[in-house]
Amino acid sequence: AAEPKTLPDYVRWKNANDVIVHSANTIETERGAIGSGVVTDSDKLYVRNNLPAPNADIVADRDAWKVTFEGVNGPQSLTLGDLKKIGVETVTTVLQCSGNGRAYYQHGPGGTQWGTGAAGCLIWTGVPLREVVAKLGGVKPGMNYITSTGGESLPAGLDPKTIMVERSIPLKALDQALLAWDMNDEPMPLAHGGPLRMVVPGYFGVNNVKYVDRVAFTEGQSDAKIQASGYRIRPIGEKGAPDQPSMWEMPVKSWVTAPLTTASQGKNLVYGVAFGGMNAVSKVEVSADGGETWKTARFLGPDMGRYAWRPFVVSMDLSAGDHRIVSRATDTEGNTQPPTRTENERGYGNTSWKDHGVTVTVS
Ligand code: MSS
Repeated sequence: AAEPKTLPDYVRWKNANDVIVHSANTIETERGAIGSGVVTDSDKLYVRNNLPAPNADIVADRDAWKVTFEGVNGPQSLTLGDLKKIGVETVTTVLQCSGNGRAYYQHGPGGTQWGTGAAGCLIWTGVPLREVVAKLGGVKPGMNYITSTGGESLPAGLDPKTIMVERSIPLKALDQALLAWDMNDEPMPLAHGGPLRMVVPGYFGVNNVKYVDRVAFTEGQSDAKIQASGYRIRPIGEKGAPDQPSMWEMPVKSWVTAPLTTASQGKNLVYGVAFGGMNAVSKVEVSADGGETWKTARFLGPDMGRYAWRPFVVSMDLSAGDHRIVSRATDTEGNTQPPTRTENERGYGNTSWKDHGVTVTVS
């Protein structure tokens, strides 16, 4: 096996045994490291940065971090210290990269070859964006999007629009969006967006803008490349364009986390995680014969709400030989994980239960 790559400095505190270092800016959680608990430990959570993470200076005086609010009736800059006085809520959500499951596409989409590990379930604490907006006199009439800008300093000599992390989401996400300063009950790590991060429960990872320093209510979507043409479902071979579906709301998904390669004959406990994205997950079925016959799993641990994932377990009787173990989740709206993926150029949004199966050798 290849030597494991060492962890870059800004994530030196992660557990090297639980992660796959694809590059300095893309680190994946090992499939088997998820375990049976609800919350993903910070030291095994995946990292995805489109730009190098900012210097640690930005978390030296967290409460001094400034955010500019635009497109409200009383536009203003507020510090993190000010935001903490406006309101506070805690929400548990699945954070999942749009490209999670890209490794299973067969047309060879470029980008990080994520398996299942560009996802985790985290507890966030911060102020509901709607409370900040109320304080600032409400959203200006005619605004349709919430546009958040990442606070990275951009390399000189390049058109900022081509590299900046600026994402627009529909205004209706104001119902659940949070400006979060804690993750898993600790100050937001720099690698995950500290001092302050936009958290959009139910939405793909890319919309959860880190080091957020500007929140604007806008009529149209950002013209930054990451929004205008990036992170869209486009046919293979086609260029990105604003009329293609943007990676916003997440659909229902699940995968098995154990066993992954081998098992002993007889009764085995099969573990995994399942979530509904925008909706709560209501059911998970597991098959040990590639989807011929299914058995309903039971959920483990506390229900942390609509946007959290639920670990599941089911007892399966396995005979000797190779078994294709797959899981299939259904959300409260009756949406079920499809057997096949939606082919698209960038390999986004894979929820195929076939693709996420594992072949286990039982002896
Ligand atoms: N933010 C910022 N500022 N920057 C960057 O780069 N990225 C994205 C988000 N946010 C970014 C941001 C992505 S893309 C993702 S996934 C996420 O984030 C991740 O997170 P973590 O914490 O894990 O690292 Mo895909 O859809």
